[in-house]
Amino acid sequence: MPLHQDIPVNLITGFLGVGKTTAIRYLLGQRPEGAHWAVLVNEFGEIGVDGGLLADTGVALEEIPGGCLCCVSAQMFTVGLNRLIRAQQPDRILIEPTGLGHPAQIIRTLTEPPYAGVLDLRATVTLMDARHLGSLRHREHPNWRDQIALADILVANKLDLYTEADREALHDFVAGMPSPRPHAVETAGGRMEREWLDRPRLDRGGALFPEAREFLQTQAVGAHDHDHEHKHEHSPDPKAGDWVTIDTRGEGYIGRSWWLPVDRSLDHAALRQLVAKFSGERLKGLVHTDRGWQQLNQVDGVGKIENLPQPSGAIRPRIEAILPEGEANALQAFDAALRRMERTA
Ligand SMILES: Nc1nc2c(ncn2[C@@H]2O[C@H](COP(=O)(O)OP(=O)(O)OP(=O)(O)O)[C@@H](O)[C@H]2O)c(=O)[nH]1
Ligand SMILES: [Mg+2]
Repeated sequence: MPLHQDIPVNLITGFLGVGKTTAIRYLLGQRPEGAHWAVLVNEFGEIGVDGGLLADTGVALEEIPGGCLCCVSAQMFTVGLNRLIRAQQPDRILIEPTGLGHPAQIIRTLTEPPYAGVLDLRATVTLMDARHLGSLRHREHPNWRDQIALADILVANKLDLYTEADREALHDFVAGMPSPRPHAVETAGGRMEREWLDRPRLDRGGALFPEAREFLQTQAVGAHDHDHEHKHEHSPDPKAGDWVTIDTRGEGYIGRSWWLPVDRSLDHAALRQLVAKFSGERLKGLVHTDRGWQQLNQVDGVGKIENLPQPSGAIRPRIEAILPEGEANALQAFDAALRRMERTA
């Protein structure tokens, strides 16, 4: 372990698609002059898209795809984190765990040896979408509950999409949270105050909420896999011309990651339609189309396809989809439709 001491670290948590990467981009724009920040992004899918979305910020970046940091990627997490600490000697590290992650275990890893004294874990910022308070699918998901229960700062993002009833539900929810309650704010576009990052973690007296306690009791650090199946493959050659897919499963979801051929593009109009009717939990991608590079995003039933500045260097187009378990047929149909829209670039 290097000699660097007490590097401030923050977890930026929250369920799939709530705006974590958007918030990190915003925070990176608030970096003090000359500050050297590093970001570690972890994704459920085997390829990962968020790193590509942060590449233009010039931040030191480490990507850990393939499941929750504390589970299947535990070893890669330590290797990636150590690499950031040693090679970058950052002034601050922001960590974005997958929206299907277990924050209690990650907090434990970051505050125990060998990281105790090397890292100084500060406020955990949990983003949420107040509209999910009315969704059983979210409220009954243990990871959704764990993330919110461990928030030091609870950020209700996407304020632009809330009704008055959503805001009332949010206020009631926060008022009903057990003490010590997080600092709760409402925002849009992931806009946050940099000062929040330096707030200390709330002292929960060592007590974790029931889900986390149960989880920690049954799992040895880094030695569990949560019924998460996946297959690791090395990143293929960015110049290669084949479709490569890698499947994953866990936390009640199935995921598929696609590397797309570099010498082909997708039909923009067909892709727009396909994204709009995608019915899974989360879809995102960086793809090349007949209208140039595009970023795909779908969450909460709303799909978007937006221009992406020409990526620097050779990047291989990629897509990540996450669907509830049991929707394998929808995934197959999506896969087939995607391949049908391939064009020679
Ligand atoms: N309307 C609206 N959209 C937002 C807001 N913040 C983020 N988004 C959009 O929500 C989508 C998901 O944002 P991300 O920042 O990628 O969310 P994430 O939590 O990092 O997603 P995962 O890493 O896949 O879990 C993107 O299309 C964003 O542009 C907001 O305040 N309002
Ligand atoms: Mg993200």
